[in-house]
Amino acid sequence: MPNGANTHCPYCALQCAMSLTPAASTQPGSGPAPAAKALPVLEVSGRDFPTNRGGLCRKGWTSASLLNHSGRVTEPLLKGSDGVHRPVSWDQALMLVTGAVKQTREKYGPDAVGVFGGGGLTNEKAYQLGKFARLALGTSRIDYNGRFCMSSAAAAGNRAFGVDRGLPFPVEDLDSASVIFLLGSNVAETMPPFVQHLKGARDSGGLIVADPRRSATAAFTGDGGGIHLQPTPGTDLALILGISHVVVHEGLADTQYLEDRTSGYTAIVRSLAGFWPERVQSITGVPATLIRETARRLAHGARNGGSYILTGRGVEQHVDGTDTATAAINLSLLLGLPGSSRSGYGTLTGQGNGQGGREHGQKADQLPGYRKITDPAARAHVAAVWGVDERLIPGPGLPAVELLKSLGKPDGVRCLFVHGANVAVSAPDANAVIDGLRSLDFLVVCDFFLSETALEADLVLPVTQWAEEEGTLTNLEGRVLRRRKALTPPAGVRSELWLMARLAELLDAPSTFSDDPETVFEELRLASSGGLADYSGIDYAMLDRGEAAYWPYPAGSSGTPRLFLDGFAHADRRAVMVPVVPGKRPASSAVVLSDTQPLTLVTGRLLEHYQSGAQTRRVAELDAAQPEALLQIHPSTAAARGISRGDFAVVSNDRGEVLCKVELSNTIRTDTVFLPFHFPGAGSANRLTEAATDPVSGMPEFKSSTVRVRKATAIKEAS
Ligand SMILES: Nc1nc2c(c(=O)[nH]1)N[C@H]1C(S)=C(S)[C@@H](COP(=O)(O)OP(=O)(O)OC[C@H]3O[C@@H](n4cnc5c(=O)[nH]c(N)nc54)[C@H](O)[C@@H]3O)O[C@H]1N2
Ligand SMILES: Nc1nc2c(c(=O)[nH]1)N[C@H]1C(S)=C(S)[C@@H](COP(=O)(O)OP(=O)(O)OC[C@H]3O[C@@H](n4cnc5c(=O)[nH]c(N)nc54)[C@H](O)[C@@H]3O)O[C@H]1N2
Ligand code: SF4
Ligand SMILES: [Mo]
Repeated sequence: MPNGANTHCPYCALQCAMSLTPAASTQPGSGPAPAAKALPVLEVSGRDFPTNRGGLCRKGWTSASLLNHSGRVTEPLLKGSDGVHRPVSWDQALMLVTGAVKQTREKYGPDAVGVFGGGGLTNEKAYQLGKFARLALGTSRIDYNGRFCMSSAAAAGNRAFGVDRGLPFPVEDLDSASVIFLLGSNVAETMPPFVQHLKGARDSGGLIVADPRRSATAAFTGDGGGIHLQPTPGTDLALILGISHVVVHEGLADTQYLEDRTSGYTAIVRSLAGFWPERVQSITGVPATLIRETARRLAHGARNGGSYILTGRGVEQHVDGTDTATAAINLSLLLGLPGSSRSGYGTLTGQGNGQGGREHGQKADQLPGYRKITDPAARAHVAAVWGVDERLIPGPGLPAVELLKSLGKPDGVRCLFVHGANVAVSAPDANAVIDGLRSLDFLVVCDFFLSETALEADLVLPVTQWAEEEGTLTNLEGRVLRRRKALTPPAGVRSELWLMARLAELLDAPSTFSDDPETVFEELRLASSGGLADYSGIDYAMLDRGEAAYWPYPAGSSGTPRLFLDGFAHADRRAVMVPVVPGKRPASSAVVLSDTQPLTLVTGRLLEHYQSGAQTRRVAELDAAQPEALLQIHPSTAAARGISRGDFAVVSNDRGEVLCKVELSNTIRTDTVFLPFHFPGAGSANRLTEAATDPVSGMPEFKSSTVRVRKATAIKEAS
C-alpha cells in the first residue's frame, strides 16, 4: 500500500516540489482499480519550494498515472526470432546479458561494449553507471543524452568561468531583476512555473526574448513593452556580436569590471569591429534599432535593479552552439553581470538531473566530481576511492553522436546498454540511428515502457520509476534534492542499482557495487571530494532536514548558492573572454515563396510532451491534447505551396521524410517551419535533423535543418 512522500517531479530540471499521497480509490477498503483503466495510485499535489512555489505544469500533475499504467513493462522481455518480446525470468535475463558482454569482449575487445545513459538518472545511478562501464564492462564507450542537451553551454561555461553550473545563482534572484534576456528558451512551455520568476522584468518592460517564433514566452514581451527579437534560425552568434558591438561603441561596457575580473577583453573589442548593427540586421533579419535598444536596456538594467542573460537550447543546439553560448557569456562579461549579487549569466538546464547527470562520470571524458578522465591526479583520486589500480580505468570514449554512428560498425560498439534515453526518437538523423540499433549483436534497454528504442532491444529490463526509488537529483540551480520513495514497485521490477550490482558480481568486476542509494551517495561524496562539483559536505540527513545544498559543497563548508562572487574558477580568478565569430552559415536571403524554395526547419518542445514522448504520449490527458506532430508554417509559405488548413504536408531532405498535418501560424517567420520532436514514426522530426556536430562540444545541429515542404496529395484529413 502506498504511504506517500515529499518528492520532486520526474521530468524537467526545474524539479518542482510535489507531495504524493495515496489516491482515494486505493485507500484501504476501496479495492484495487481494474488494470486496464487503472486510476492513479497516488495523488500529486504541488509543494511550496523556491523554484515552483507550489505550482506544477500539466506534465507534473499527471505524472503519477504512469506508475500503474497498463503498458508498463513489469518483467524482463526477450525478443524472439519472430521479433516478438516475451517474458523471461531475471536469472535468465542476467545470464543472457553476462553472456553477451563476455562474448563481445572476447571477440572484439572491451570497447565493443557501449553504454548510453541519461540526464534523468539520479546522481547515484549516473555515478554507478560510469563506474559500471569502466570497471565491470571495462569499456571507455560511455556517453549520454546530455550531450544533446547541455554540452555546448557546458563547454562555453568551462572555457569562460572554469566551471559549468547551469544557473550560478538561486532562481529567486531573478525575481527582482529589471531586465532578463532569454536567448532561444521557451520557458512558458518548457518550465511553466518558472515564468513567475520573470514577472518583475516582464511587468517593467525588461523581458527580451530572441526566438525565430513568437513562442508563448516571446508573446510575454508584449505585456510590459519588452522586446521580441526574431532572428533567422542559427544566426544568434551574429546577433549577440551586434548587441556587444553597441555595448562597446556606446560606452556601455563596465570597464572597471573588465579590468578587475576578466582577461582577453581587448581581443574581444577587436573581434566586434565588423558587427555594427546594420550589418547584423542584414545577417539576422533583426532590425538595427532593436539591436541597439537591447544593448541599452541590458546596460541600464545592470546599473538599476539587475540584468540577467539566460540561454536555452534554441541557441545552443547548433554546430556553433559553443561559440554562440560563448558570445552570450562575453556580452554578460562586457556588462559586468557574472559574479554580481543582483545580475548574472546562466543556461537553463533541461532534464530532471541534467545538472548532476553531467558531473559524476557518465560522460565519455569524465570521472566523478566533474573530473577529467585524462587528468592523472583525477584518475589516481578516483582509483583510490574505487580501490583499484588506476590503469584499470579506461581513457576517454566517444561523444554520443560518434558513439551512435559506431553502432554495429567494425571497431564500433556491438553490444549496447541503454539507461534512460530513447535515441530512436531523440537522436539526430534518427533513421540512421535505428539502422545502427538494428545492426547490433545485442541491445539491452532498461526502461519502464516499450519505448521506440526498447522495441528494438534484444532484451528489455524493467526498472523502478521515480516514485518507487530513493536518491538525489541536482536541479537547474546546482541544488541537490532528495527523490523519495512513495510506493513499492511492481514485483518484477528492479532498481538499476540492483541490476548493476548483480551484473558486476557476475562479471567479476573489481571494487564494490552497492544497490543501496545512500551507500552509493556516500561513495559519490568521496569520489567527488576535491573536484569541481564537490558534494563531499552533502548527506541525506541534511537534505531530509530541508537544508539547501548548492555545490560546490566541500566537507566543512556551507555550500555555494552563488558562484563567482569572489572570483571565477580559473587559477587567476579571472573569467576568460574567448573571441568568437560566425563561420559559414547560409546568409538570410529575400524570401521568394515558391514550392521549390528550401525552408529552415526548427525543432523544439510543446508544453504537454516530454522529450521523445515515451512517457507523456502514454498519459491519456496529454495525448488527447497533443496527439500528433503538427508542422507549424506561416500561412503565406503554405499558400505558396498550395497547402491549406487541415492538409497534410511532406517535409523532406536527403536524410528522410516526415508526413504530418499542418498548423498555420502567422507568428513564425516565412522562411522557417517548426516541428516538435516528441513523436515517432512518420512524424519524427529527427528523421530530418543532421548528425553534424559542434567541434568543441559534440552537440548535434538540432535547431536548423534545410528542408523542402510540399502538400501530401494522397492524404486527406480524417473526419
Ligand atoms: N514541455 C516540455 N518541457 C521540457 C522538455 C520537454 O521535452 N517538454 N524538456 C526539458 C529539456 S531536456 C530541455 S533541454 C528544456 C529545453 O527548453 P527550451 O530551450 O526552452 O526548449 P526548445 O523548445 O527546445 O527551444 C526553445 C526555443 O528555441 C527556439 N529556437 C529554435 N531555433 C532557434 C535559433 O536558431 N535561435 C533562437 N534564438 N531560438 C531558436 C524555438 O523556436 C523554441 O521556442 O526543456 C525542458 N522542459
Ligand atoms: N530534434 C530535436 N531533437 C532533440 C532535441 C531537440 O530540441 N530537437 N532535444 C534534445 C534534448 S535537449 C534532450 S535532453 C534529448 C532527450 O531525449 P531522450 O533521451 O529520448 O529523452 P526521454 O524521452 O526523456 O527518454 C528517456 C527514456 O528513459 C526512460 N526513463 C526515464 N527515467 C528513467 C530512469 O531513471 N531509468 C531508465 N532506465 N529509464 C528511464 C523513459 O521512459 C524514456 O523512454 O533529446 C534531444 N533531441
Ligand atoms: S515544470 Fe518541469 S518539474 Fe515542474 S511540473 Fe512541469 S515538468 Fe515537472
Ligand atoms: Mo535537454
